[in-house]
Amino acid sequence: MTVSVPARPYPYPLEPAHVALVVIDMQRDFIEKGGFGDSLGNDVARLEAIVPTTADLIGLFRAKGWAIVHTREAHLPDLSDCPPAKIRRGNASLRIGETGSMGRLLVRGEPGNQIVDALAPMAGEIVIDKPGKGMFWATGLHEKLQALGITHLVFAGVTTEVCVQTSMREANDRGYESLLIEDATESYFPQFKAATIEMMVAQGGIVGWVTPLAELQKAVA
Ligand code: TIU
Repeated sequence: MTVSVPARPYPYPLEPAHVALVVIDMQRDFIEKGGFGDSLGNDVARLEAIVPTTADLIGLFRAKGWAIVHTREAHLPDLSDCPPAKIRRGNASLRIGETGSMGRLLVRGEPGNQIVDALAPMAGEIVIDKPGKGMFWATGLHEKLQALGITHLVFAGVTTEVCVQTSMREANDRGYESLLIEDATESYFPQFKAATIEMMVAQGGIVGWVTPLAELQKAVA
């Protein structure tokens, strides 16, 4: 039975039997000092602030028994899945694959590549290592979701305008109905988070829907 969730630009039609939560890249690389986000010159403290809300959102999906996907932006140790252009880009103090205080940046298995403890995946939840910003590129995730009959995606994670937005746009083109939980996503740049939300809900929800966690909690209670 469809649940109507108050949202912008109009109520989101959540399908309990076909919904999955996607938590994008809540890994130490972006959220703690010494990681990739820090190496790019960002204030990482902004991102840590959404951990409690994101934990509550994950708790809601676990309580309902609904599917949960966790992603990590992660490369193979030999960086064979990382385009040289991605390594070259920018003026970072440390580059992808180089060693920082939490191990090699954005490399699978390194301490910095782990999801923060408070949001750690549980057995049975899907964990995706993605070499790109988007969650569908070179991951096989679409096929996994199709096998589970998932048509509706609820999004959280970081950063709003980079990996979350890219993933939500990729999902849109694959026919998913996407809802972003606005207090469970964050950017290093508050103006970019705000602009991303506005562009998603503009034009009748050209990318999808946006709502705070409290609205989702009330609607599915
Ligand atoms: N730099 C930045 O804002 N984000 C990323 O590099 N990756 C993700 O958003 N996960």
